[in-house]
Amino acid sequence: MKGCRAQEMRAALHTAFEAEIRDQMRALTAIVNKAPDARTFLDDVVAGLSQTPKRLPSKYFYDERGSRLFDEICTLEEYYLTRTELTIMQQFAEEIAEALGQGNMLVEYGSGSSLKTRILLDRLQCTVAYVPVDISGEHLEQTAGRLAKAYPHIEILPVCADFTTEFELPRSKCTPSQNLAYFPGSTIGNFKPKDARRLLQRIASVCGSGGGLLIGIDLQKAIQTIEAAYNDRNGVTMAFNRNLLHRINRELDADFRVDAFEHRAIYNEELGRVETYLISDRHQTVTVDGATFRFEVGEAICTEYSHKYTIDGFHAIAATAGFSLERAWSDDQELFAVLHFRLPAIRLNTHKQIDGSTRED
Ligand code: AVJ
Repeated sequence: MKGCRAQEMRAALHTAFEAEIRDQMRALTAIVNKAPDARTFLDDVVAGLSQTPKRLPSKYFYDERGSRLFDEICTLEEYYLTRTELTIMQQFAEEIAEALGQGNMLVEYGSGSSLKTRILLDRLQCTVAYVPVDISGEHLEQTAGRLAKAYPHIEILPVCADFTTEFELPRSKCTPSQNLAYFPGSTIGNFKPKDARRLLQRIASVCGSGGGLLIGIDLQKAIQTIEAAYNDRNGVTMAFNRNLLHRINRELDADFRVDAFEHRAIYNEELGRVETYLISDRHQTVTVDGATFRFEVGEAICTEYSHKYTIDGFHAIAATAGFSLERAWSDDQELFAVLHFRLPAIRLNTHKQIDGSTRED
């Protein structure tokens, strides 16, 4: 492939001229910064605490400490999700890379530490650019820097943004054959089905015609396994959950007594989701930037939903955004699944075919 050769040459040039690598490293600091500002954070917190029952958006978990605690969760014995997804990615790496095709612009939603991405970047042919999108600026910068060093032949274009809002896709130097959205980690599970549909529609519009989506989803399973994953014995998930209150105290001039809120995560089988709460252990009032909120004894703030799906159930949701399921990979115990979807390729100048259809194949 022509693009391939060009890229090989570019890779060679990169090694030959270290100055260019330095240029690229410098370019990395020019991260597109569209993370929610303090005002949006305050508005969201006040709106959430004004509701009955009270809510806080889970996307605010990921400040620097929150991102670190989440990385720690991923290593916990009880938290089967990360290692299972990693196993699937490793076991089927070649198959997955082949299914995804070459010349992709790889856009990762919620890139975090981009650990699983390396499996793809190591095997995908002629990847034009890698666009990690993450809400945590510090985390993103570190990750992007490391990846730029490890993959000098791939353009790394980090975007600091809340991917539930519109963000502009950076332009790569080379034109990709298609865009490929990578949405691992069961992050989609944080969204209620209606919001998941809306987000998948956004992703579809970013992917465009013929684009692909590789997504990790956590599967429905025994309730004990699920609840253990969100109530670990070392209390890391509790610290992760409570950290949201520390963050609100620090960034929004609030006075939550963090230790007066207990962590609880329960699996709602009917709705197929884990619901995570912070529960007030006393009658108390909290002020956030001058606004007062009352808590009864045992009153809960819902901080997160983590939806669990069946492959068919998730396929039905993705289909509403135009995606069709190409392949599904799972582990022996069917704890987790990695699904590959594709959008139909629409030709620009559509000729009427003999049978009157306007679609390719
Ligand atoms: C990052 C949303 C996939 O829901 O399992 C882990 C976050 N919360 N433990 C999940 C989380 C508590 C995680 N996701």
